[in-house]
Amino acid sequence: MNYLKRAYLSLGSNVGNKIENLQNAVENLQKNAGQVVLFSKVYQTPSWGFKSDDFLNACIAVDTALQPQELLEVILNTEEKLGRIRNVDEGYTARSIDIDILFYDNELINEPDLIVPHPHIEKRKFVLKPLNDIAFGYVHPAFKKTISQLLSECNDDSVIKPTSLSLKPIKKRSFSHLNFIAIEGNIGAGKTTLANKIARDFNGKLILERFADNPFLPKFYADMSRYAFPLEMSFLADRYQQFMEDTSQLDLFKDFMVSDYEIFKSLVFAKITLQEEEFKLYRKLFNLMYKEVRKPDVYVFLYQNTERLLQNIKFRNRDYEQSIQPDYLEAINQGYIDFIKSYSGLNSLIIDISELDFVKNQSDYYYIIDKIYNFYNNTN
Ligand code: PH2
Ligand code: MG
Ligand code: MG
Repeated sequence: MNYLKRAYLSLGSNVGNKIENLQNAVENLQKNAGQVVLFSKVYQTPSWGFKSDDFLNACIAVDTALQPQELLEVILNTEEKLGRIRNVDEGYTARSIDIDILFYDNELINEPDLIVPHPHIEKRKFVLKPLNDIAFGYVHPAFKKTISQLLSECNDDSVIKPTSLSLKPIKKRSFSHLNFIAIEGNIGAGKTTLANKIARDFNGKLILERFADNPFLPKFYADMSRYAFPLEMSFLADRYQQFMEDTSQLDLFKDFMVSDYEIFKSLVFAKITLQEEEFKLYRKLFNLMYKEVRKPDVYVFLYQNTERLLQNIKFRNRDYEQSIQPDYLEAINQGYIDFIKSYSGLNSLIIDISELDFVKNQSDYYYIIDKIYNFYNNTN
């Protein structure tokens, strides 16, 4: 799933504690815009285009879910928070911090307050030199030249001096003390999206439910009572086989596993969709299988309200899901809650995400990350 866009930013400061200003900018951006994934060296550069103190300049890459205008807003807030005072006169002035969007993915943007790619990149060594550290092969989407080409063709004769200073990523939480996090939730709660993000940001092995080709699912949504039993049986058989395979060993290069489902969901759904006698038979088989499967260290249940579930289902637009009714979602939700309550020893953690948007808001995402992290530390 690729909802993240990579933005390249230029950072500059020539007033106050310059390196601290740059580092604070990184931390603010990381909190509010997205993961900072690449850092250039920090360079000392003569002020370009006006007479003032030398600058410290650097470039970073941020993987962000924000749209360009939203990113710009975060940048302006960050500059303001870090004491940037903008004057209304023409021309450049000394500044505690300046953050410019150089590139946003490969987009060309031309709006009154935002031009991307940044219009002066090719003229400025204080941009090209640090940018070359992290993006030498990136092709300027308007000029169709790589950064290293632009740097070698640049006429700016400023002397750009590397320093021994460096920008540091904020220390990331590590989940390496956990072996297995399962993310659960209703249809459309955002399980897959969250599991993807966690795996990517914390070096986890991603385990996704693969059901796209379950032949009974479209039939089931068209005629539930007729197809419930074969549907639940085929889900169970598939999940059991996949789950056993996927969770049996940890990839050597990964620190933990994170899944977007847990085998117990079979029982939650079956309880709702099957007739009583069918369910009893089903549960017998389930219990035999359940003994064998790996149990998560944290069973995260994402609680989302029905209204937003329906919105998400509509938005992701899978044909066969469009007829799902609110009371079905409510029944599933209740099924999960009952199951979680009745099953001690599950290490369950319910997170109410009905007021959150962990895709758009980095701070909502970290709220969830902290809950998972602290849950484990408190219970073990
Ligand atoms: N930024 C400017 C103008 N001049 N010169 C240097 N060395 N570094 C900068 O970041 C810089 C500049 C306008 O934003
Ligand atoms: Mg600038
Ligand atoms: Mg600027």
